[in-house]
Amino acid sequence: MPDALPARVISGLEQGCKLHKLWEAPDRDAALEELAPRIRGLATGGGHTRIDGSFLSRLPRLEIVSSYGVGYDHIDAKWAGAHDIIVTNTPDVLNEEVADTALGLILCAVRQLPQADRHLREGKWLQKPFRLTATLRGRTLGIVGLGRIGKAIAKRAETFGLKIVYHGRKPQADAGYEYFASLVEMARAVDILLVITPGGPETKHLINAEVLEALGPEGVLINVARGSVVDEDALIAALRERKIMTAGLDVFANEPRVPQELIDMEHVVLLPHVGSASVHTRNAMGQLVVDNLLSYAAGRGPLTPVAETPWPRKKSGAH
Ligand code: NAP
Ligand code: 8YV
Repeated sequence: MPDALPARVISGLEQGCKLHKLWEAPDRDAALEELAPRIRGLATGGGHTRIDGSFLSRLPRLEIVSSYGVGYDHIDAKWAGAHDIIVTNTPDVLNEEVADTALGLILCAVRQLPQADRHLREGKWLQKPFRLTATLRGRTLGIVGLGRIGKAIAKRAETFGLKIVYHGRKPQADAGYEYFASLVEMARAVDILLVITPGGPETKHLINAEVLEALGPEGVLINVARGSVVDEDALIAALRERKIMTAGLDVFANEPRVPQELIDMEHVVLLPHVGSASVHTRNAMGQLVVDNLLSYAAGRGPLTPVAETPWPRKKSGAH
């Protein structure tokens, strides 16, 4: 385990494996080198270690990487697949939690609920009522990435009376919502643009100055995906120049560091990457990290392998 994971993951793995806690080693590099010939599995996620080719190539007997979280952009899964190393993530068990958070962010950003809370706490209600806000009535929500979580968000948003449209790399025959092949055209057509794609190089800066310009001065950007999907400089400029109305952000380009310009903006809502962060859901994610490793170790295969490392294996690689 390169970085500390929740206690239940540690205790779960200690039941079935010999667990090495790399973050406790006084010299990580030396410890990794000494352990490398014996390491067959990695438990990762939530830390700062990038599981790229140069890290993975130091572990010649590695067979499986079990990652905490559904997004695995900190892992080079293509490299792993090419070297017969399985990567697993924690899909589905967090869909409802992240969708709840996304709806919370929409409500907070549009109805300015955190700002209203501050108004009360600062004693300003005694002087005047809180200002009137924008509304969700008659609005259209554009979802960028109608996957597992995107669909759970859409289901909730429908009950709020929002019209739903979506963008992805391809239309989904059974989605039941209008599809936009062009992200810019969708941004122009919606009031709220919500991003819930994977991170990584393929989606880097998908939300750029042109998309924000198209979203327009009444537009709201919600990002619960990864900070890398939004060009943060372009977003800060669009917010500063009121090219969009507001943003609700759970993720940032350089977490946990958040640009001071965003922190100083009264009209945006910022969360410290808490999309899945309830005790219930983090326990379910942690259990799946353990179950993937223990199932594989018992010869029953991984439970939730990612697309780049299908199971059973398709072909033998170089590893
Ligand atoms: P998923 O089921 O794989 O859905 C991802 C969606 O993104 C798919 O609909 C896919 O549609 C679309 N997509 C992929 N690449 C795209 C591209 N280049 N351009 C446009 N659309 C693209 O994944 P999920 O389980 O819903 O999770 C989505 C992501 O949410 C995770 O990878 C993670 O980064 C993020 N997340 C954040 C939190 C948080 O705490 N804030 C929590 C959980 C997850 P097409 O294949 O049709 O393009
Ligand atoms: C977690 C997430 O906060 O699942 C994901 O992709 O972003 C979140 O659920 C994170 O992965 C755990 O560190």
